[in-house]
Amino acid sequence: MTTFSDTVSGTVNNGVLLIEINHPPVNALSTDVRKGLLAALAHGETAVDVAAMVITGAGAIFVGGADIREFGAPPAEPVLPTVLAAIENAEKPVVAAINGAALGGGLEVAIAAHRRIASATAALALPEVKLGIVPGAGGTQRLPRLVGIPAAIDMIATGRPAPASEALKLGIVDRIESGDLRAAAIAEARALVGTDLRRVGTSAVPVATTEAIDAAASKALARARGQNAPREAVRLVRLSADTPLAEALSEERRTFLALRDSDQAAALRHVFFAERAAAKVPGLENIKPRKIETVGVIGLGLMGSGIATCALDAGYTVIGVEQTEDAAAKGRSRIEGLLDRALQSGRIDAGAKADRLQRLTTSGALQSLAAADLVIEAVFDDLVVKTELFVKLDHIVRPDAILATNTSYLDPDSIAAATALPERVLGLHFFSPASVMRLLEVVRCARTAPDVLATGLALAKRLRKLPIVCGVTEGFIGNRIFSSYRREAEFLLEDGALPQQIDGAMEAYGFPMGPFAVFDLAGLEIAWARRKRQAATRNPKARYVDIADHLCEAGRLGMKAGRGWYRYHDGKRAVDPEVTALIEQRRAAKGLAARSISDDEIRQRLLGAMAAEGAALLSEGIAARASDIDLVMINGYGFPAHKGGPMFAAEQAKGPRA
Ligand code: 3H9
Repeated sequence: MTTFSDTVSGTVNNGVLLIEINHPPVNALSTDVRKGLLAALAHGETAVDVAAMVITGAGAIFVGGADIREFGAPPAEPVLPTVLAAIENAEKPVVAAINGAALGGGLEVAIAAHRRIASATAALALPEVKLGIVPGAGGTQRLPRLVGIPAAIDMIATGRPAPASEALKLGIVDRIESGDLRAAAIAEARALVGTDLRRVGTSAVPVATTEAIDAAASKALARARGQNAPREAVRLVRLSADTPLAEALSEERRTFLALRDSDQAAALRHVFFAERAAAKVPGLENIKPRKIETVGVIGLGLMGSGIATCALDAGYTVIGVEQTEDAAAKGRSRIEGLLDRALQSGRIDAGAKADRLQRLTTSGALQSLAAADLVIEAVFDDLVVKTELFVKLDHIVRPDAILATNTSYLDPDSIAAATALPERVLGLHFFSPASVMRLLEVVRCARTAPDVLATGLALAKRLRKLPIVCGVTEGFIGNRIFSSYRREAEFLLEDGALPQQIDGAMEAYGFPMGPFAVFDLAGLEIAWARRKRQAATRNPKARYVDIADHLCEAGRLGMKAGRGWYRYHDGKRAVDPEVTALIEQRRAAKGLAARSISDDEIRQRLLGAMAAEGAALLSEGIAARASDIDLVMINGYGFPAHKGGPMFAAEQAKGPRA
């Protein structure tokens, strides 16, 4: 074995130098890996016992991309384009043996090689836009030469992965090997010796019509709202049609470096590392989760059926329970409806649907939950109802089974306290629609046992959710911050702004919808009921805006009612002069003079309110890290990921530290 650097080594096998990148956990292309690859290629080109080369990764991943941790510093030599030029221009054949994920710079390594063989489990992507950047080592020029411009735009501007089978169809890989990948790649490399090598960079770009290219671009950019990288990715891929390779590569590199240093990229890197940090919960390092195979779901309404569907997707056996057999049957058809939708969109096939339905039983009797390892209740948010339910469950499930409540606002500690074994109770706060939304607040109650919390996290991971651990407080992390956001938005109304101006300012910032459009979408009645409940205990000296109460009294309960903060026609919102008049009338009733409020002030105040509530949650120990709060707001409330979340944005606004 020859060592080329700390992370790259090679062995000669039948005249083929097998170059292995071994840089756990994901074989990222650190400076040491790049140095090692370059040295290995130089050795392979000159060594007399080497006729061809194979590049592969150790472990389950080929190469996870550039080393994101190095992005904060100027690029160190040798830069990746230099390494890739050495691969592509090698005199001797170079084959990429793609043993697992080939992402970003990893895929760029593979497509610089002369031939690619992938294992059936490989996934290929150029996910750079998700980090606010574009491929920086030829991806935008080589991929279109392999798959054509429309398909390259689709992959690069969205960052979506292509599984090995699709990569084969598209022409990114030449072969899939289900047996011994390394042996197959060595044989391929030998077979290429003395043949004309395919150098992707110098091959022609397949012709595509302008219509096909424009259609791919508008589809890919439809959801890119305010993000620079996807737009730049499209521009660069288009260049491949008629720009000489060297010129296009230097434009790609210039764009990559500029985006790498941008605020959006810094924010998206923060989000990337925040997600990894959130999974690490202090105190749970050596705690083993309990084994969960059967999940019970009580309440099969919109939320419960979504949760049940997620659990079926994740391979669990599911017992769905409703109050009556009739309601249980309705719940079952709701779940079937969700599975049908997945079938129609091609996410699952008929076999997968049948398999899921086989793992589902529904019943009108709580007693059916006796076999459950974990029960999630998703019934009406009422403390008495939920507490009674938990007390009954105590006598039905095994003593080691876990009980989870999906409450949004109630106190799970008081539910737990009513049970015989409060250590086995936790909160699992799903977001609607539960089969779509990634966020899951995992609520650690006062007495939740560590292995119960660990089980909640393991369940979330298997459900492919993003779990964020939080303590008990009204509304947990997300809804508590959202309440502050709502309060400040209503203060702005009294001070002189109108809903459409406030929504416009926040949508320009990157939210898919401003706050008032969101209130209308969610319906105004739940918040109204809460305000009425709280009326008796509210501090009479605290500022209280009653405009929403007047809207509700007038039957303007939001989008479903066709009227709320806006008027709705065919699902489209329109400004309603009646609402403007009401706001003016309520200001006058309080003797408030409206003043002109700038969009900047709106953004500052609303973002400031979120960050201030976030700071309170941190100081109370409800949230463990500021970055957890950012993830909640990004994944549950539409906060633009490319701004990094309210806590990150507040830090950025303070400017660089002295
Ligand atoms: C790029 O390539 C630009 C190019 O065009 C080059 C231009 C010159 N770097 O996710 P996990 C860490 S941009 C550094 O939990 P999994 C991660 O932080 C890059 N570190 O594992 C974590 O560390 P820790 C394009 C990285 O098995 C640990 O690895 N590439 C990198 O669930 C495990 O990560 C991407 O965007 C990295 N590139 O998933 C791919 N990747 O244990 C990003 C991971 O300390 N990565 N780490 O918390 C992924 O999508 C997933 O990590 C992957 C593995 C699928 C690879």
